Amino acid sequence: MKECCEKTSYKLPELPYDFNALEPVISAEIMQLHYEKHHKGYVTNLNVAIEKYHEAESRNDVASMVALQSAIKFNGGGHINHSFFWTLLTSPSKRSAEMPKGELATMIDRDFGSFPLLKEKFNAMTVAIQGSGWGWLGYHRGMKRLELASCANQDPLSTQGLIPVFGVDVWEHAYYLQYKNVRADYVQAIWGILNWSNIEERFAKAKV
Ligand code: MN3
Repeated sequence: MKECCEKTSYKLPELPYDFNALEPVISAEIMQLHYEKHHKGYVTNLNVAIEKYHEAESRNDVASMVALQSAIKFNGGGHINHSFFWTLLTSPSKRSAEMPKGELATMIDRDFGSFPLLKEKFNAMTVAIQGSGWGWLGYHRGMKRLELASCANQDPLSTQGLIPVFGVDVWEHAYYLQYKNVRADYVQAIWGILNWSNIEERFAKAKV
């Protein structure tokens, strides 16, 4: 039987900018709550679930291991998604570009017709997500193409066989304090703070 247990500890990554950096698109109040309460909660609960999982594993208790999987999926997904999300965004005054360039731009044109058409399809899909979830642009390695996908709750995009290029959190905690019920305005505005140099890097790695 395995020795139990190396203490698991996933950590809240450092936010790459100040809470007010994304204003006026996302308020400092939303950022602080989103990062310090929501993301931190996923990290704490992921560590608890993983620890219980290791304990169950050390007892060969497969039933408990299976029962823990939804907590791992939810909190692990929340941790992955938010860690990714923070780096996709940047201060509107520090943006290097307003739209993608290079190979990502070429592939967007090929797979969606144009950047404005991608934006239109992405927004329509993401605004229409029922309840809480995420809208994503992902890369399909097998098909070598970009695809749009929406995920419920905190399911990471890997559950749909895609590698994330960028995504938008449309849980109400991400926008309600500022945009109230008008999710469409939030999704539209967030294009103004996308960090294209980071997204192009993600895309380059996804393709390898
Ligand atoms: Mn969130």
